[in-house]
Parts: sequence; structure tokens; C-alpha cells
Amino acid sequence: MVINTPQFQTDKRFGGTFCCPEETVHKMWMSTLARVARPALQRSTSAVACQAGRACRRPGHAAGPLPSRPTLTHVRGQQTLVSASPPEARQTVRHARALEEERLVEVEWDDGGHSLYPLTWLRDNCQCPLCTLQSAQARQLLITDLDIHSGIHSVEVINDNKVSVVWPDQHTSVFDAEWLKKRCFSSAARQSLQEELFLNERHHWDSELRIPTGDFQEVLRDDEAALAWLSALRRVGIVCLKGAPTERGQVARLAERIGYLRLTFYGHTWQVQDKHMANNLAYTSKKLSLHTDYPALHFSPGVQFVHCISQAVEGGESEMVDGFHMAELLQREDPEAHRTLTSTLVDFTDTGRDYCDFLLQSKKYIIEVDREGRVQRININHATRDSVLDLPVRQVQPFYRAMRAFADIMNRPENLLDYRMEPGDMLTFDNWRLLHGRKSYVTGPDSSRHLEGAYLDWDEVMSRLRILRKSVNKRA
Ligand code: OGA
Ligand code: NM2
Ligand code: ZN
Ligand code: ZN
Repeated sequence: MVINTPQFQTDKRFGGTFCCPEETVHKMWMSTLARVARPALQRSTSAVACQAGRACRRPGHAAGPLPSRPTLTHVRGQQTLVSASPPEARQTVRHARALEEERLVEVEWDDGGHSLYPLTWLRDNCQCPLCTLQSAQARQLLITDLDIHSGIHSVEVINDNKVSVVWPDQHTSVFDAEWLKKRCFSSAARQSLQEELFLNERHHWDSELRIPTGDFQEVLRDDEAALAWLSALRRVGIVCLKGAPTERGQVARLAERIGYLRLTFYGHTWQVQDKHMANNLAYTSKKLSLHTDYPALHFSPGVQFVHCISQAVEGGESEMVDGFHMAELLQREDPEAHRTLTSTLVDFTDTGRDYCDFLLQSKKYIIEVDREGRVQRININHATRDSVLDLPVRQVQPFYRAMRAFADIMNRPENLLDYRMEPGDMLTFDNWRLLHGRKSYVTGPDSSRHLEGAYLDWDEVMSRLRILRKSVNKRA
């Protein structure tokens, strides 16, 4: 792999894509990379091993790998299919028996481990052409035709590492052992498969972060580079791609590498410039305090690309903070404020005309957590936070206090990451997680700052990441 930026040094572990200034192999940087791209790439080897297993080619609809047919990249001729597959670590089934009382099948593996599968689940997931539409890898067995009290006639291990189940009505289901192993119901197996599918483990960072960096052209051209980019984007939340041509259209090109971008009222892509009669605070030369984009949409964009076409002569520096990390700090240091921000619905509004006319209203928690209390999303933009505040009067001051406590934590120098975008830089970041801002800037008589941006959603980005992981690992 050729790296054509001499001041950067490649790290072969990550496909030579991610690099750092050669004079300092910064400690933080090293730990970042070690914890970023690696787990994703390593984990993916199990997916590769699985691809070689025949049943894995037609798995359950949602969870499994897609067929090993050419993907978008192949269609575009950027990638040639390589026939050789790595030798897989096969999961061999030793024995299978029915536990009729409990209505389970127990599978014993060669390593001595056991897995249990409910009869109803096995029947529901029969992979035969009657039960599965093979061309779509989709279940066609109707829920109303599924006997959720079905017994079992017999179960046996058949050759080629498969488990065959015969049902009382003589319908037969054949399950590939590796397909079964992957879907084992043990807590550890479920956790590991969920992590492989969703990559929810994040690497938290502060002002010490060396932003993971890749080469724009290489990411467009090379699958390994693209995989390293998206893995780091998921795990760290931000990656800077360098060397994009300093003209419009590059965010759209990069979005095409994924699939498609997210249209909003600000257009397919949008131009961040100091505009007359600006319809958004971002379209002035004023300072933008730390924010996430578009909390005025109930489903705010998951991913943001911002391409620097030209930078201001004075000012315009970017600021970034890890919102998930900041929410954790707030919870530790000021649980009361954290409780307020996770339980108060805040009104946001945005009105004007751009792609077309708009008048948005939304209600969001500034810190959005799931049922287990894990932070899912940060939603805050003070420019679009509504003056309408749907709170009992005595809760207003505590709300401001909480918001300010959160802002004070993220504005600490040890948490805030400064970065000055240079023309050709493309920042790609997790808009559900990071807060970003910019310093005010001076618009000179013959200098104007110009960024072009676009939004994507995480579903599309993760989809591309999974496909790249399969194709890259297949070639490894
Ligand atoms: C925005 C924004 C950053 C910048 O447009 O929402 O955050 O550096 N811009 O201008
Ligand atoms: N822009 C950059 O929440 C927001 O208004 C973010 C969106 C104008 C598309 C700014
Ligand atoms: Zn069937
Ligand atoms: Zn923004």
C-alpha cells in the first residue's frame, strides 16, 4: 500500500491506512489504534470463518452475512474477487440429542461445550426452500403456520458437520453446525455476536486524542482502507481523511462509497459559509458552541462528513469532545444534573427556507440513555433549543444548572480537542456521540471560509462496514 504523504508513517496492522506524525508515535495514539481498529478487524475473522461454512451463506435474514456475491465495490470494478479463503477454525459437532421434556435440542461440541436450542426456534428457522426464500435469505414460513408447541420426531448429526431435525409431520430441517454455534443462546455467545453485529464497544477519549487519520483517495479506492476508516469511525467516533480535492462534490463521493447520504431541509449536501440573511447560525462567521447537529429532527443524522474547501485566515478552528465520555463524567461528578438531562424532554425548533421551507419542532433528552442506562445519543444545539420550555416553573432553574454543569465539564481543557481543518481535510464523525464547535472567524476581502457537509445514518454506514469486513477478510 502506497502512502504518498511523507510526514506520515503507516501502521501495517491497520492496512497501512492510518498513520501518525513520524516524530512522535504518541502513546495515546498507539493505545487508540490498538483499541480501535484491532478489535473490529480481529473479531471479523470469525465472520470470515463462518462465510466458508455453507449454511452461513443463507442465514437468518437479519443477522447473518450476505451472500458472497459481488458487492457495490465489485460492481464498480474496483475490486477483483479472490478465490482463496483462509483456513477456518471449524466448530465441529460431536453429538446432538433432544431433551423432550424441556423441548430443547442439546448440541455437544468437539471442545466439550454444550449449546441448547428451543424446538420452536429451530422450527421457525428451518433453512429449507419451503421455509426460507433463498434469494432474499428471508423467512417465508408464516408465523400463523408455526407450531409453537411442536414436539420432535428425531435429531441426529449427519455428515459434513450438520444437525438434522425431523419434525412429527416428517418435515426435515438441516442446520449447519457453525450456523448453530454462532446462534448459541448462552449469555457469552449472545454478547459476542451482538458486538460483532453492532460494534457497540467505544473507545473514550479526551483532549489527548490524536485524531485517527486516513487518506481520502485510498479510502475511495481500497477496501481495507475503507474498513479501517469505518472501524475507527465507529470505535473512536472521529476520523480525518486527508487529501480530498479542494472543490465541491467530495462529501457526496465519500457518501457513495457507503451507499447514499441523508437528505435534510438543508439539502443533499450543504455549504457552511458566511451568508447574507443566514437561515442557520452555522452560516455566519460567529462562534458555534459545542453542539450536535440537528436535534430539531426527532431522528437526528447519525454521521456527519465535513470537507474543508477553504479555511479562514484568522479563526475558524474546530473543537470536538467525546459526548459519551462527558456524559459518563457528568454522571460520576454530578448525578443530579445527569438525572435531569436524561429525564427532561427539551424542545428544539428550526424554521426557514433552504431545500424547501421548513418549520420543525422536536422534543429530545439532551442525554439519551437506553433501559440499562447506557448512553445512546447526545442531543444539543443551543442555537435551535426552543424558547418554549415545557417544564413546571420551579424545574426551570435546576434544568439550566444541569445544562451548565454538562457544558462546564466538556469545556475543560483536558476534555476539549482542538483541531484546525486544512483545505483537503474531510472530517467524518459520529453525530450521535460527538459535540463539535468552531471559533468565530474573520471573513477577509479575498478570503472566504468554505466547508461542504453531508449527513448519513448509522444503519447505512454499519451496513457498508459489515460488507467490507466480509470482503476484506475473505481475501486475507
Ligand atoms: C455546522 C458546524 C463547523 C464549522 O455547520 O453545524 O458545526 O467549523 N460547522 O464551521
Ligand atoms: N447545518 C450545518 O442543528 C443544526 O442546525 C445544525 C445544520 C446548517 C446543515 C446545523
Ligand atoms: Zn423447512
Ligand atoms: Zn455542526
